[in-house]
Amino acid sequence: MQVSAAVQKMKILVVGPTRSGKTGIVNALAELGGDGNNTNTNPTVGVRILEVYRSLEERPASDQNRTLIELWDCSGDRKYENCWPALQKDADGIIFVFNPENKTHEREIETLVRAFTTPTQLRDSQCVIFAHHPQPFGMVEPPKPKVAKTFPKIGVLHTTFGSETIREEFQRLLQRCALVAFEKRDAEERQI
Ligand SMILES: Nc1nc2c(ncn2[C@@H]2O[C@H](COP(=O)(O)OP(=O)(O)OP(=O)(O)O)[C@@H](O)[C@H]2O)c(=O)[nH]1
Ligand SMILES: [Mg+2]
Repeated sequence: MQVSAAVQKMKILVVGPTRSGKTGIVNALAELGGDGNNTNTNPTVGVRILEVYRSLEERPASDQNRTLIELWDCSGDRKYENCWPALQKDADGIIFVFNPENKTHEREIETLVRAFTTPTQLRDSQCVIFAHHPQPFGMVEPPKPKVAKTFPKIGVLHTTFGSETIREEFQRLLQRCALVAFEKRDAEERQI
């Protein structure tokens, strides 16, 4: 059976400190003009949910096999911390975003990774961390951020607005998350 035939909907959270680029990244993934020119985003109030469709197969057989992806663009403001359990409920995966050029973000992202992966029990494969640079960093790849050492099994990628890495890694994350969701559903059905 095809994974996308069995997994018809997934919930992906986008989590990180304030002004790290979460809304810009979600706009790019939803093709809402997050192409590197839209510098006027407002701070997100609570959470914003966008729906996109993606095929999860390596070689999509038809358009009918597209999965609905709910992208939960969460505010980075800690005043919404009491809403975190509601955000976390039934999440299939998380994109963590921080700005490696901001000194406080490195510490904040580590706290957020723990705060979101512990209660959800998501596997490392269901997460990805974007070290998101507000300005392009040129041809030379910046050094690996410290968070990569703290969570060695979670993928950490350098991104900027407009970089293909965002789209490619999103697709890879979806495929990994769908596999976990598929296995979980399969195991549940066997128990019935
Ligand atoms: N170049 C460019 N800059 C962007 C784009 N989208 C957002 N920005 C800028 O990136 C910075 C971060 O903005 P957001 O993406 O709104 O940040 P956020 O992480 O969603 O912040 P909160 O919602 O407050 O948690 C701001 O300076 C924005 O003006 C974009 O598509 N291109
Ligand atoms: Mg935002």
